[in-house]
Amino acid sequence: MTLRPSILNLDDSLTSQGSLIDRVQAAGGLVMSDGGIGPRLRLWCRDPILKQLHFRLDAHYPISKPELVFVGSGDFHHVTPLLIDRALTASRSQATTVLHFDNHPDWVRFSPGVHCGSWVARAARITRVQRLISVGICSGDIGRRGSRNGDLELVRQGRVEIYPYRDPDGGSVLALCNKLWPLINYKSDGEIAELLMSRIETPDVYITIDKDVLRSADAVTNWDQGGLSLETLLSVIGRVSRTHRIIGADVVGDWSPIHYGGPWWERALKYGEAWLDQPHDHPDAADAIKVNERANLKILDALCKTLV
Ligand SMILES: [Mn+2]
Repeated sequence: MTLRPSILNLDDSLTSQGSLIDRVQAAGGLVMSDGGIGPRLRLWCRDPILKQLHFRLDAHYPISKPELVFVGSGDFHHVTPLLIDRALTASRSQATTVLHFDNHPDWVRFSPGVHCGSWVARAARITRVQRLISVGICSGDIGRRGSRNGDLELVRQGRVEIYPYRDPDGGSVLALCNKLWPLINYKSDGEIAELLMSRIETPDVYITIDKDVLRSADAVTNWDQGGLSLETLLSVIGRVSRTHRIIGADVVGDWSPIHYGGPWWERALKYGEAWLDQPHDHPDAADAIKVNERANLKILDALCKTLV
């Protein structure tokens, strides 16, 4: 099974990656336009905005083949549930595992609407999603203090499993919901792959990658980053795709300058929140494009092999 690469342009972070655009178009993939709602969608949005995007994609870009969608900044990770929905429809999968690479658990409770830090609750509760496995987290959101803000019911019910990169409280395992979760920074690439393979119980897998899971040499993002190397990420997804049907994938975590849309109070709330939660340093834009395009091309190579 191979995926067709495509681009969902929400913030112009990908349109300046010329080689990526060339590869997408050479593979028959699409550059999907958002109709201008990207800034409104950024960080969080109400459901009607997300539905508008879903209708637009289905109307203008109906899915005919499993897709690898490059989405732009991690501030848009909440589009993943709708991409999973499209992938389930296109593949007619009955049960799939979502393999989620991220520096954050994206499991906060948020209402009304959906947040780039809350989408996991939706994805893990999709009927045909059997389990969501989050890999590579370092952020304090999973620590003793931070995890109180999470929707831990997901973990207790076994819908979400967590394999952190390291324990933010400095332990040698992560203690969460009466379970001990092993850390992956102590493991070889092969051991990480085998651990994840032992937790994937469906033949079908959907992969979502937030490049903030990667160390700073391998990605430049709008968020605090983890410690995983691109090499390890590629080795693990390569291993999984050898034995499982990948029904779809998406990639976020391309740095872009923040620009919000919508009414003034919504923009004010978002600027305030971003100021509190996101790093303040402004990376060099040309450098960000170079580093991120390299990672995107390698992910594309790993998931979009030539058709056999
Ligand atoms: Mn994320």
